[in-house]
Amino acid sequence: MRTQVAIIGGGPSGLLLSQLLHRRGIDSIVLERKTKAYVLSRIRAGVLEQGLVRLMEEAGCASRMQAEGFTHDGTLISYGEELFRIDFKELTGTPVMVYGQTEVTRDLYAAREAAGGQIEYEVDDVTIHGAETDAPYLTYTIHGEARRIDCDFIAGCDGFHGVSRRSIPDTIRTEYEKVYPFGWLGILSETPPVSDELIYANSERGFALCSMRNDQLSRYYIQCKLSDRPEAWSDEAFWDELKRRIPADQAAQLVTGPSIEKSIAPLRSFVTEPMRWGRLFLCGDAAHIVPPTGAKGLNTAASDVHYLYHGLVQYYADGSSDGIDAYSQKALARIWKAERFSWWFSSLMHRYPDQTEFDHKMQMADLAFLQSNRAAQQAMAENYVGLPY
Ligand code: FAS
Ligand code: PHB
Repeated sequence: MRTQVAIIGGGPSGLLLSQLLHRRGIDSIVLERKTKAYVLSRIRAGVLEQGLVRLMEEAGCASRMQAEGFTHDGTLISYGEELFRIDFKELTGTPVMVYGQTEVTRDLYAAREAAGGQIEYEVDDVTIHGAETDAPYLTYTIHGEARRIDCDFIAGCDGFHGVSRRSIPDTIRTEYEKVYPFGWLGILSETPPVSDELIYANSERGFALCSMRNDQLSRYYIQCKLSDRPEAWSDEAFWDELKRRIPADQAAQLVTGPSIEKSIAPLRSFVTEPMRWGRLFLCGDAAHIVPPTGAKGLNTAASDVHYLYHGLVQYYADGSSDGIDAYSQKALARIWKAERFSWWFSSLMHRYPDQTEFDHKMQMADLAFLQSNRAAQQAMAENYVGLPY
């Protein structure tokens, strides 16, 4: 087989890139290790920046999002019994969109299928060949049958555990990592959200987040030990702990119910440089990871796709490689700002096992300053709604 852009990974990065390229007459093939059902079963991000909303519109995939998504003009932050609001709209003129990553991925799959896009599921042994030449190709197996795809470019959209990043020689790659000493235990429940907007809570017992997918589907998280296992937490234990981490007024109105999904995500900050090696380009979690506190994971994947898509369109339009040559440097400039915000917001909102009394006082002073200072709130809001592409 031959295609212009071979895409490894059928998550949001790979699918969005494939659909955008298709709309500009550039063909691609997506190779996905899992089944479509498995990909759609993963519960992940919930908050989209306007940059991603605009990309979904450009991809012709935004109608359901516009109909079913929720525009949020702000978020709530609590510490102890203190509760205050960051007004994104007033401070930045920009809202965020609350619409689950699962639905983004579902919409992208539907668009690729409607356009006759080629997606190969349950592939194994994907191997990158000749990335540093002008004739790269992929080999892989599907149900035991060996296949090969010759292409012009390879997009490594295969997430943190994928094959793409590891295909760049160690002598070329530099990795930066911070592993956090806690995880997030998340549940999904068919209950009305406790609040119209998200609540990020710093409590003496640890962090909690009250989020949602729609007005009858809530998403909650509590900071947990790395040694915790989802099966060790009954629904009742989860609800009791969540109520103890949010202000009493909100806890009193929390509607509980059976969890329909329960999982633990570890938290890490991670960046690999460069994000390009010859004709291989890394996108999204394949190149970088953030703690989900700032809701930047999916949204930095989107800006990567934006830069790569425009670089490839330029290359095929007039042969200029300026866009693809600038990709890694442009993408990393925005990624590092998102890494910093995600690290800062995580440091502000979580209780660290080794935190001293003084550290705790600094955290409380930081929160009190954010609560009382417009400039601090503006800086937080600008980062949360998404810095410019
Ligand atoms: P993905 O990991 O989503 O997709 C990569 C795809 O490549 C997968 O479908 C995988 O099966 C496939 N693949 C891997 N190796 C392959 C191979 N060798 N061959 C073929 N295919 C291969 N972000 C937030 O903003 N908020 C959150 O709350 C949040 N929660 C998260 C929870 C978890 C457990 C994880 C892991 C991430 C979370 N994220 C969150 C971040 C997440 O949303 C990512 O940023 C987003 O999935 C990035 O999308 P992709 O880059 O497409 O990577
Ligand atoms: C979610 O709804 O899953 C979500 C929202 C905001 C975050 C992280 C996760 O910062």
